[in-house]
Amino acid sequence: MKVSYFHVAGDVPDTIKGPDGPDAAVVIDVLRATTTIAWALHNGAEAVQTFADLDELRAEANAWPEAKRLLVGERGGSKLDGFDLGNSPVSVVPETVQGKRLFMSTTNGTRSLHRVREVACVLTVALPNREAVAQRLIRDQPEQVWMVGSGWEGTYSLEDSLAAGALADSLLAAGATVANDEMQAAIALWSQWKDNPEACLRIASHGQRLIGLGNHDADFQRCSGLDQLSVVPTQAEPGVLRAVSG
Ligand code: 3SL
Repeated sequence: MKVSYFHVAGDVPDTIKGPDGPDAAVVIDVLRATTTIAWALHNGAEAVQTFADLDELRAEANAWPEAKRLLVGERGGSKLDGFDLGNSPVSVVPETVQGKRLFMSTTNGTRSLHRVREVACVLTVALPNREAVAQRLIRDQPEQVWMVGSGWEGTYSLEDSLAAGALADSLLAAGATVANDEMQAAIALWSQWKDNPEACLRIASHGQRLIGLGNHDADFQRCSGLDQLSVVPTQAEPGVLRAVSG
């Protein structure tokens, strides 16, 4: 297994669609989309359907039974008007999400999911389900794995690289090899922060943005909790992620 990392959707080469493309893509948005997805599916959501475009989201959601749907999303870190929930892993509790489909759009995370949606195997990872995703990849042994961060509006984000390094750490221990410099740098970042990932999330520019919006202590705790969940969010049809245990 060869593992590469791309910081944001815009860095993903167009060869993604050809024979040199990946066998598996793993999308990362630690703060907070892929953490919210992991917790929502762990807490019993039927599926999370992701959208880059809000009009498309509303049209698809309107075709779904009202009692079985939730609109989830943010722009700039704040809940979207008319939506049921913002993008917080703290709000996707069982009483709210059980049996529901989450129609989700976020500033950056859902763009990365959109970029890789044609890959044969698409997973999402965050720190709480890092080991579960690692074990799935170790079991299935895709030859080329491309991890894709979400960043912020096209720019690098520290916390996504941290999680890429955390996932790679488990994969390398099982014999995987590194295929690009971005992956090497992410592994170095993980080795620097692995004893205190929450501190890394808090100094990251998006962590600082969230702190500027108000108290996000519970979000930071949830987003930095390592290896707590066994759920592996897996694309079942384009844009639709379902829970599969690792
Ligand atoms: O950028 C994203 O996709 C979001 O995860 C950002 S936020 O943490 O919800 O503000």
